[in-house]
Amino acid sequence: MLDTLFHPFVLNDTLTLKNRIIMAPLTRCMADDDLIPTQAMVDYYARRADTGLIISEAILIRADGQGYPHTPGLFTPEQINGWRNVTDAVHHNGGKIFAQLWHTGRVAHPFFFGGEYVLAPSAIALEGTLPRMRELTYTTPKPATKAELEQLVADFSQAAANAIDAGFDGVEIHGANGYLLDQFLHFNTNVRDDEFGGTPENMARFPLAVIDAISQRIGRDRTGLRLSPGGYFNLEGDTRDRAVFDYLLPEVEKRCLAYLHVGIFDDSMNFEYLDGSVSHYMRTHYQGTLIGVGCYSPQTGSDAIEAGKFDLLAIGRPLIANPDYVSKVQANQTLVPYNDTMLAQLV
Ligand code: FNR
Ligand code: 8K6
Repeated sequence: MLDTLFHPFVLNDTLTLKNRIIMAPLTRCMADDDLIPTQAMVDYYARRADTGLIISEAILIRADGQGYPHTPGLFTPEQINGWRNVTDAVHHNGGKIFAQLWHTGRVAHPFFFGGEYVLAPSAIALEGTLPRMRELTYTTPKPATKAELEQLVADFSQAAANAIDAGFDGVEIHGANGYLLDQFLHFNTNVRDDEFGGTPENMARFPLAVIDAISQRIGRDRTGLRLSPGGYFNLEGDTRDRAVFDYLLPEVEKRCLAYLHVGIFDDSMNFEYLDGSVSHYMRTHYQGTLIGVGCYSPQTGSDAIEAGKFDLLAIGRPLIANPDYVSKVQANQTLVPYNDTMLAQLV
């Protein structure tokens, strides 16, 4: 029975979702040369407005956060106007959409923004070369100073205000998948000995400052958060990370955000230092609304919601392959299987 997925869900006094299927944030690298959303992106999102909530592909808060080609921004008036076309089209089709805000930290590359260096917690480079741009090697980042971190908090907050200006229903702070905020939360990427490193309280300080600045700016009812307690992408997990998230999750819960979202590609992955899957760990340490994700089918996702493992189901790759995912599932039609070649085009 998939009925559970199609019940409306009250997120808070401000937002009610028409069903429990969330479009996961999916980077598509299809913005124009000025990182402005195109008409093809407007149409792509509008086609998926029957999901309960669309979470946009990750959007840059500023130029030096860029780590992949043609990822969109929300820091120029033209970018804000471009996103307004997207949100208008989604709203016109009866949908809701949050902007996922990111800075990729050490995963950024000066090539994209004509800079000299990238900022991160510590001077530890990601090994290897950029995907699809194999001639570029990741650089050793410059550890951000306290003043640079304060500016980043201000820029995250401004990007959230820009998102509301562009008509988004809210924002999701990208604290997952090894990008800037997540780099502070793992010992593999944070070896600072100042107030931003060394202890769980210190390592959580910058991410919490971003969360507080944004939720105070646009409202906690419009602020969601994605976290990856399990290090699996762009950095490596460490048994000591457990204490950081044991501290952070209750701190986040106190802030009464719209939701918390699991950051993972496959939720069947187990992390020894978390005593199981990330969704299990997050549910145990966080009592608010939780979005699960990671290789779920309508059936396994619906079963997980009924078993209380999470409250809402985010779907990523199947929604790339099936713009009409919701109506197909509802009508019990066969879904087109996803494959990576589908990333070449916005359908
Ligand atoms: C992703 N994912 C991702 N996550 C995120 O927080 N921000 C992003 O911009 C992206 N971009 C992205 C691009 C592509 C092509 C893929 C495949 C994935 C991760 C995504 O949100 C989701 O967690 C995973 O895809 C797992 O869900 P599915 O695809 O198994 O339903
Ligand atoms: C998140 C931004 C990504 C940029 C676009 C490329 C996405 C490629 C999707 C496949 C990546 C798979 C990563 C799997 C994680 C490893 C699990 C052990």
